[in-house]
Amino acid sequence: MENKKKKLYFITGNTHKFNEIYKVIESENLGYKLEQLDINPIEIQSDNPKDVALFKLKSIKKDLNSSYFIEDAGFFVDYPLNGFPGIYSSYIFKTLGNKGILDLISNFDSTHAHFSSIIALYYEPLDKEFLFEGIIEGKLSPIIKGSNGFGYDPIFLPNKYPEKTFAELKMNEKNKISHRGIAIKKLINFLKEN
Ligand code: ITT
Repeated sequence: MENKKKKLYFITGNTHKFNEIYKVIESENLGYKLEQLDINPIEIQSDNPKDVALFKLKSIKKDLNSSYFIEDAGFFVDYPLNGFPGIYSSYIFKTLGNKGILDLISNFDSTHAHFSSIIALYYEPLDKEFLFEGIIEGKLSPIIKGSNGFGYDPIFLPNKYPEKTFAELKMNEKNKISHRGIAIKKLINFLKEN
């Protein structure tokens, strides 16, 4: 039965993101088998994340004969950093890192942060692109804690579990509430209905 499933490609170089999405898709009874494709789509810099995601998706040649998607995520410290690192999340993580972000903060009680996720899907049966979004709000943790997850997970306290960073949650707990979990559930509902 398994090999009768259609392929659905997730184009990403980030295996953590792939594993999170794989876990959710495999727990659903979908007629798709998710595969990671690590090819480099073209990234543009823009303040409009939907434009960035659609451009990235359209830069991929449609010779896969299957549906495929990309996911663009970002971490935003809304207060007091006015949304930084936002569209620079990947670069800032590699340069400043979590400690560098925390060093910029003096009062942690008043912080406000969020993660956002946009999935851009090319849906082969309709030959069309679709977007699915998710957001999770929370605060910055004054200390780096937890060893699960990746990226900014050890410094993000989701409002739902204000004592625990994302990196202290199990993958399925993070998936239930995360930006990526919300966006992927919208994609799954779309695939069930179309
Ligand atoms: P792609 O190949 O899919 O583009 P990427 O690592 O560049 O992978 P993004 O642009 O989606 O991924 O995300 C930018 C950075 O934001 C990412 O490298 C992480 O440092 C951080 N990030 C994204 N999602 C995160 C999450 O769920 N938890 C913690 N950090 C995250």
